[in-house]
Amino acid sequence: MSNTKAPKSSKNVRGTITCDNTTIHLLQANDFVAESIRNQMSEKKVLMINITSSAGSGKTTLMQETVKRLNDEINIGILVGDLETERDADRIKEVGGKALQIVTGGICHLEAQMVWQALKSFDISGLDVLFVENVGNLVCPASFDLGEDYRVTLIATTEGDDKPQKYPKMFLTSELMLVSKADLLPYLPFSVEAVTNDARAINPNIEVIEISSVNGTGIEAWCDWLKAKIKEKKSSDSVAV
Ligand SMILES: Nc1nc2c(ncn2[C@@H]2O[C@H](COP(=O)(O)OP(=O)(O)OP(=O)(O)O)[C@@H](O)[C@H]2O)c(=O)[nH]1
Ligand SMILES: [Mg+2]
Repeated sequence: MSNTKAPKSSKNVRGTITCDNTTIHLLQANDFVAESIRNQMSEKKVLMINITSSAGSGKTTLMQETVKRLNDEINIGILVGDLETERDADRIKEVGGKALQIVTGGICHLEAQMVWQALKSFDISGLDVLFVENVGNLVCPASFDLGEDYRVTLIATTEGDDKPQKYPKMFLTSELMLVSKADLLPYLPFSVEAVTNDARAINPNIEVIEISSVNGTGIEAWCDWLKAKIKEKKSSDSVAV
């Protein structure tokens, strides 16, 4: 098991059935596969980041910006989940990124098994970071551990600053909240302070960075965060189970 991060399967945020004083965890099969992915990443010292948000918050655009800025410096791989089409993977490849699309065929989130199967066709050797862009959905992806080290959630300024407490599980299980489309702040009734307070009321430790893929706000801070986590991962001990 990797010693860099505890799995996100804390009892209070996962599906359970309690029967005759026995609690049954409903996502044990997913978590078993997620742990196997976590071990694989740990052995190869690849940082894995699960990128989540509502549909259209700017995940793929951020992936493109990250590839454009850091592709010469770090080795990036990106798995992209969508219900249909290979458009997002194509967009990432267009800017020189290494990407593979996972088409869920209508399923509204990624499960660990989908990532595990995708990894059979996606060589992670030599990668510094593997991003998994999840299906655009603030609800279902929150419940499924994919074996990631970190979960990063985007909340766009166009979505309203009241979302964290309405969709708490996602913010509870994320280490970083990126307030995206910050270039639109002058035109919208959106308060970064309000959304930060809303998120920290659920998860006091969540980090917050404002970003814009249009005017570049916060992209350097995001890249610095990423590089620091990669460094941490490289220097961590991988502990075989
Ligand atoms: N103004 C502004 N628009 C942005 C920004 N980032 C992305 N967009 C636009 O927002 C729309 C959606 O961006 P995507 O990157 O496709 O969003 P996504 O989260 O990957 O979408 P799904 O994969 O469908 O969930 C596109 O029209 C982008 O050009 C930003 O920082 N500012
Ligand atoms: Mg996308």
